[in-house]
Amino acid sequence: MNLTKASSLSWLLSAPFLFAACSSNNSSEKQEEAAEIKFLSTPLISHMYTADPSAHVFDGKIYIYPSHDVQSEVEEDDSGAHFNMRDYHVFSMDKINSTPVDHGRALDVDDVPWAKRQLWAPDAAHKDGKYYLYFPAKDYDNIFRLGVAVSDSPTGPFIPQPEPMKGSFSIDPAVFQEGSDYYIYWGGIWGGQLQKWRTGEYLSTGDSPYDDEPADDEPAISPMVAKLSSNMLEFGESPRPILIQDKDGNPITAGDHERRFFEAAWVHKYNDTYYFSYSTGNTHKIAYATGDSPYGPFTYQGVILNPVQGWTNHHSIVEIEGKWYIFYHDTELSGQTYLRNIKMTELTHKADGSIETINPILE
Ligand code: FUB
Repeated sequence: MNLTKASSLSWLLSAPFLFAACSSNNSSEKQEEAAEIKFLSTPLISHMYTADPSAHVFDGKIYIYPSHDVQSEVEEDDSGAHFNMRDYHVFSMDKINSTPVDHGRALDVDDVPWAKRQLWAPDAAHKDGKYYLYFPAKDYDNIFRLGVAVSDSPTGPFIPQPEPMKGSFSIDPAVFQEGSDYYIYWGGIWGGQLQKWRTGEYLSTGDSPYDDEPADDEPAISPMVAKLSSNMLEFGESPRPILIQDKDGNPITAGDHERRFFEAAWVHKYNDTYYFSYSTGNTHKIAYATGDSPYGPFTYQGVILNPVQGWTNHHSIVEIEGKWYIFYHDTELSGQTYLRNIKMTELTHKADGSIETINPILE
């Protein structure tokens, strides 16, 4: 743990259930704490650990593309190496309250020639009868890249492309479709390495995930966007950084940990407005910003989801039969920050376009 970061986050240490990595609690104490917590929603899946749920409706059916969390031998560290996931399962639901069906292993890291480890948060898209799974993984140089795998079925199995997407880097791809245009958003700082690409080249100045961040009063590191190529396998244009600004048009700064982008980009459109939502990482919120174009700029608006149990917060937002839902995760089943379980709840857009803040833990 980086002590500078730890001391700046001292409030978190008084809430040990939020930051298992820093807690001295043993596992049974964690479970007792979890038992006392009243959660807004129940886990959707309990036979395995799942996280980072990207939900979509394809041909009238709900599909969820989550990470598959596992216990591994890798020691916990600041870069998240212990989030050492090796495969993906796809889940489907006939209706919003039906039990998700597990369609089995859809992609395994051993089948991806360029990928060594850490299959982190994926997303999927559908075009012309084919389904595309977008995923981050570390390559053999320990650099996160984005990969694509293709299937004739929304549930896979997916056949990976032999190489990562050209020019790709960092984590957490998310695809937003508007008509025949598909936009891919991505990026994550610290363990997600986005800050290491701030000059356009990978900066290998040190091993710490906190190296290479801008100074606190400089603009925060931007998430990225690019339109996908017509075959869905590559960027169809040069990737662009996304500006997240405050209501006066000033960029959110790197030191503004309550509002700056950390990871988990997602875009949805509601009433002609584009909503860019994301995790604030070490302040554990899902925040959102709105704009008039899928490229931004996006103006910070507020918090969609308050901190969940567990360090990470990651979500997707989807319209299902005229209602909006947020899919997210916490650690209710395990009490361990890297063994998560996915959940969902309804999300409300208010008459003025703002989103009602959700408390995943009941008072
Ligand atoms: O699941 C691994 C990583 O944790 C994801 O890529 C991040 O968004 C965070 O949820």
